[in-house]
Amino acid sequence: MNTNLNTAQVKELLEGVLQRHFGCTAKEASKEQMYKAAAITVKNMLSDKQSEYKRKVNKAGAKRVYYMCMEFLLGRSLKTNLCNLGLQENYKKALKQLGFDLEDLYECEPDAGLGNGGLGRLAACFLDSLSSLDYPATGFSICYEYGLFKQMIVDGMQVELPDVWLPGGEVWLVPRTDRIYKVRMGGHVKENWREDGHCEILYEGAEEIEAVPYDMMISGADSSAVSLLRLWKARDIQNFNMGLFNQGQYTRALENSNDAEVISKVLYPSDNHTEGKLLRLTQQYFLVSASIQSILRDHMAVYGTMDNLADKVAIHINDTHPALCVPELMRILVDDYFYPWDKAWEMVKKTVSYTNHTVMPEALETWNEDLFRLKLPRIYAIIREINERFCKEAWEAFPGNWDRISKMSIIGYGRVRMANLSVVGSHSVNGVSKLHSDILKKTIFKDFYKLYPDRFDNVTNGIAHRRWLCYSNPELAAILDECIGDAYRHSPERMSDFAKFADDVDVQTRVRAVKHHNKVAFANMIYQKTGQAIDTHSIYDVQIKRLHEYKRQLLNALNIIGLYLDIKDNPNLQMQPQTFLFGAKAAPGYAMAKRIIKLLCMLGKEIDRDPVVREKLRVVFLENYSVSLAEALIPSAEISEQISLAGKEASGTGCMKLMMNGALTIGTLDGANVEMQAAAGKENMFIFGLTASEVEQLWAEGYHAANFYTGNERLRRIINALTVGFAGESFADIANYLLGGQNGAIADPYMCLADFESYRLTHEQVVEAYKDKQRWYKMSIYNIAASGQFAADRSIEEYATRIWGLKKVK
Ligand code: 26Q
Repeated sequence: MNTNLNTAQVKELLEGVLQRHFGCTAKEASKEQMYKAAAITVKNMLSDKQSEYKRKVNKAGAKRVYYMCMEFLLGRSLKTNLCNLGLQENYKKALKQLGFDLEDLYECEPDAGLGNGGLGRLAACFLDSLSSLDYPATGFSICYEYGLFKQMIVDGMQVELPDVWLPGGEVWLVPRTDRIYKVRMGGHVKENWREDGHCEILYEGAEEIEAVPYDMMISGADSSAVSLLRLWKARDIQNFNMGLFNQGQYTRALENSNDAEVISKVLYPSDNHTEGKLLRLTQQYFLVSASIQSILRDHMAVYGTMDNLADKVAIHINDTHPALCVPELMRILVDDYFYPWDKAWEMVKKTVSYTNHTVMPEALETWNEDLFRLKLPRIYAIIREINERFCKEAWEAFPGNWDRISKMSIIGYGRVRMANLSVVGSHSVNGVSKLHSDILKKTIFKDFYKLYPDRFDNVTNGIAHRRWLCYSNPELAAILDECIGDAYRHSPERMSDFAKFADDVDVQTRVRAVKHHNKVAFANMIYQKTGQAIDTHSIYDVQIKRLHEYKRQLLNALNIIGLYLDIKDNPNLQMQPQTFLFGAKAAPGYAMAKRIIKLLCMLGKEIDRDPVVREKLRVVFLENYSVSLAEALIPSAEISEQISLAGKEASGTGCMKLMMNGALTIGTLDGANVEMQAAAGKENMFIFGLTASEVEQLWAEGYHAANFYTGNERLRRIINALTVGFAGESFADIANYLLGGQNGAIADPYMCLADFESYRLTHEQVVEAYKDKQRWYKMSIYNIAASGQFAADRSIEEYATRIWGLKKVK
């Protein structure tokens, strides 16, 4: 497949698609039509390329990885694909000749927001690297009709609106109606022992749902590989009333068909928190069952046997959400292919691997056993069998140790524990940063680590550095190209060469100029969208991530309130102007998170009204934080806030994107920050606060938040100011949350008060360092140079060699 198109050829392609799809010429086409035409031409190229690559992989008999994830937070595709294919310039020229600006067309594309945050974006970055590194890979997820809600802020309150992405997003999807599978749920299971000795499993009264695949092609940067992302849409066959339909009553027939189709309607909007909702379990099994059927069908088509499954297939479960892969694979191998249990079990374990993304108890998935049995009777029976055999094994290892075995059991206290199922059913379990992987072995998986020490591994997360640096910050990438050559685009570890330029005043000046240029561009964008004017000479201090107590946006707010009170005390205070930028969505049912959004907005509002304060201090809450907004904001950021309570953030990936774009980090020793500090050097990061082990110790001793209130006058004034409130609204509830006293809840559960003073002093150091631009940009260059280690290419090489056993196919 030739993707080396010249401008004339691109023009011809575009005109052809416009004519065939919209019956119009370029002159008559709207921007939206031209965007779609461009997307369709790219999709067609990638489809051809994907077919060619698949033939190569089959011919080589190469092993494939299947990445199972309930979320893929892709964002936009047109720009990435054009850049990856090296076609951006020719498309730009061709479109110009046709009267269009490519940058405008980029803006026509809606984000594919099929994810909540870190976990979903990681899956998207990983597919990008898998393609770029020529590994054969398929991602599986759900084709949600509505992705993560759109956030509107009305009077400081978050309002959720449906995310209608498909008109506009559908151009990237290829429906594969020739590859539909049926998924069964509910009903009763009967065993029928046949004369040939096989046990036949009969399903009575089960509901059958069709899973229809919609495929997306994921390009790599000048590579042969194109990964496939297969998204399943639910289609109801049973409830569709053909009788009514035949009588001409279409609408009534349709109304009843919606039953099972709700499965792929909407993404659950919670992050690091589980809700034991039946629909969520249904979504998980729907994804798993359709995907496993698809994997096994394709495997049989190439090899004609299942015997070599574990040599040719790696199935990765991204967190426990697709953990039903384990019993589903067992079900098909045992029930449909009649493998003996033990043999099937060895195959499943060799095939499946698992990444954990959290240690927080409220995020560990468990399901009510009765609900589980009713919905998935056969899968339940298989899990019972897995568990019985596992407990026997554990008993042999730890004889008489009831307590330990009951903790490790997959079923206990009426719940099915998905993390335990995932550990027992896979050959590899990894955390997402060194600290997190260590914590896993010491806490939630301590007993499993004793039993299976070789199963545990660490793969620190990484980001798609081409998307997050080369494509979204081309000016900075151009400096790197000039200083160290462009090899880092394919070998991100080469970014370390940039450290040689840390003392080069000319390079410092250029990095600074690019940063300023990006700050102006971002300010202009926000002004056009919202009418808010940001002072481009203020420091851009950025905290962008889901809103969660453990991420401590509240700690940031407390410090800002302190600065606000300083200026109120002394209106003539000479200080470096600072703009605190926030982007965050709160889970719709998460009351405290929504209150913190309101606090940030009202604080911003009160400051805005005050002409003296607003010259020095601004708080800007950016509505509807998304992948696209991140791409615009990150290149302009100067300070990156990574301030979670130590031990809580498994890795963090926003920290890596900001570092790579030259922002300096103020952060705790949590998640990937620990490794970032080791890579960039202690002197190039602003670390503060309790360490993970100090947090543990303080809990053990007894944490008394109120002592910090009484012992620190500044903190006392800040918390009192919360009670008085901002822009007419009191935040006494938040003051209470910090100090306790509300129906026995633990005061300040994420220790904002314990870390406050250290955070404040570190902020003072940051502002001091900013005065010396030479020092600042030297630090910035060291950070950029050290960030190559946090590219997803590095993570994927580790997964591919240590966990999946993949070989490149070129
Ligand atoms: C589970 C059950 C029911 C409904 C929703 C969920 C659910 C959904 C999403 C639970 C968790 C998530 C997402 C978790 C997540 O994004 N974790 C983040 O993963 C990143 C990638 O590894 C890490 O960098 C972050 O530290 C981690 O918080």
